[in-house]
Formats: sequence, C-alpha cells, structure tokens
Amino acid sequence: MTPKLTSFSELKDYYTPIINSELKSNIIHVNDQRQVIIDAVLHSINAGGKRVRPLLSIATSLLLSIPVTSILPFACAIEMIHTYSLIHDDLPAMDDDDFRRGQPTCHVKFGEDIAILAGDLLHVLAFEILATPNAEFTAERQLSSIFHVSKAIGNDGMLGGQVLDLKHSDGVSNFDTLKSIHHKKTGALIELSVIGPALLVETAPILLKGLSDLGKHLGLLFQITDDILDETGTKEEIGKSPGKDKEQNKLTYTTLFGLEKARKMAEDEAKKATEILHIFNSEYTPLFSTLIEYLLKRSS
Ligand code: GRG
Repeated sequence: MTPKLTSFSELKDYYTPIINSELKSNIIHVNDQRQVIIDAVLHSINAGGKRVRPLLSIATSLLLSIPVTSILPFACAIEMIHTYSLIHDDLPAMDDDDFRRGQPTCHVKFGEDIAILAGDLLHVLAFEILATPNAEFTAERQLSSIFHVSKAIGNDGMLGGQVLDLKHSDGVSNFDTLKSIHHKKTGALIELSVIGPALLVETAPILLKGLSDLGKHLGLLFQITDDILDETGTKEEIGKSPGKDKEQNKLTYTTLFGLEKARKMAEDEAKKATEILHIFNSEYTPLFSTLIEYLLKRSS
C-alpha cells in the first residue's frame, strides 16, 4: 500500500526508484553490436537526473485521484524525451557541453554518432510507450495524449524554443523574446508533464485550464531558477558547467534583468502557481505547495 505522502520530498523519495525501474524495464538489452546504443541511453538515463517531469505527472495524478501506476508509462516517456533533448542539447553543434548530470556527456563518452542515435532511440521509445495500449485509458484519449506530446515538443514547443535560443543573438533581446524562448524550450514540456495525466482521463474543463496555467507558471519558475543557478551554482550542485549562459551570450532572466530581479520574478511565478491550487479540492493540495517551494528554492 502507498504511504500517505505529505510533501514533495516524500513524494520524490518514494517515487524516484519506481520511475527508475519503469525506465529500466523499457530499455531492452540486445546481444549484438547495437548494445552500444543501449549503453549510451542507459548512461544518460541513469546519470542522476532529478526526475522533475515524471514527478510532476505523478503529483497531478494524486491531485486528481488517477491511479499512479497507470500514469507511469506516460511519466517515463516524458523523462525519455527530456533526456533525449539534453543529449542533443549538449552536442558540439548545439551548446557543446562536456558535463551533464554530474557525468561526461553522452557524446564525450560514446562519440557524436552514437550520442545522436541514443537521442533518436529515446525519442522513438517514448512514442512506442505512449502508443502502447493501456487498459486504464481509451484509445481515443491515448491518441489525443500523443497529439499533445507532439505539439509540446515540436516547432511550437521545445524544438522551436531551442531554435529561438540558438538564433537569438541575431535578433532582439527583450522580455517578449525571452518569455517566448523559455515558454517553448522548457515550459512546454513542464506544462505537458502537469496536464498530461488529466488528458488521459475525463477531466472538467475548469481543472484542465487550471492545470495548464499551473504548468505554465511552473515552467517559467523552473527556467528562471535554471538561469539563476547557471550564474550562482557550482559544478557539483548543478551537475554541469556553470556560467555557460553568459559565455555563450544567451538571453536569460539573469542576463536580461540581473540576479535580484530574476529572483523576484521567480517568486512571482511561484505565487501565481500557488494561487491556482485552491481550485483542486484534494488532500494533495498542500503537497503541491511544497512542490512549488522546491522548484523555487532548489539548488541543483
Ligand atoms: C524534442 C523534437 C525534440 C528536439 C529536441 C535539443 C532540443 C530539441 C531541445 C533542447 C531543450 C533543452 C535542453 C531545454 C533545457 C531544459 C532544462 C532547463 C533542462 C534542465 O532540466 P533539469 O534541471 O535536468 O530537470 P535533470 O538533469 O535534473 O533532468
């Protein structure tokens, strides 16, 4: 029986091993030369990510009384897509990072060719998992979920945000551009992690709207904190090389507004997210408040 979880840290401690085992069960070893791609995928998947996105999906499931076991495949697919985006983001042709999640990046350890393919495999695996019939959900809702995932990671979502991020130095550095990059690059997948479970079951429109707004605020909160940590965190804390944003002339909350204002803006996003929680009449609402607190105060 699942213990009563009252805070995000309890949720994280309880569910992280369960997420890890769900991920492991979906990455199948092979007995020939293709095993190298499995090793590369496992290197990045097991490198020590915080599992924020699957934990968000689990938190939403608790909030809406959806059985967590039914949501694990969705949560696992989102973590695979996220890990894939990190592998590709670290490549020399993109952000060119040697260190991620406290480990050498995938291309440093396995070479660029294998790292590209490891990302591709995670992408494909994620959709295979999302398309696998799940007895808890109708085929129509699963199809709709696949549609929403595609939208969240395509040109109007994560991929488009990455393009805008890479190319911004050719363009204008203002708040609208910054928000657009952050909403797409990071926010879209975070919002999807929050709203995704609700799309797989029948959910009242008012709650769907609430989850979408909540997800948007959490996405911005997450990325502002990421920007702050890039400036203030150590390599050990953030598991990657700090100071890269300034070095690469990135448009971020701290490069545009400075540290103090960025911190205030993160607090504003946390406050707006907290204000939405009252619409959920659930014993897990306080847990969600601690989740928001964690995203605001995290140091890794
Ligand atoms: C998805 C189709 C498709 C393409 C990918 C490369 C790319 C296009 C997008 C990159 C997007 C990217 C790297 C966004 C940054 C998001 C972010 C803040 C990552 C850090 O997340 P954490 O702190 O990392 O949750 P851990 O390692 O803890 O999981």
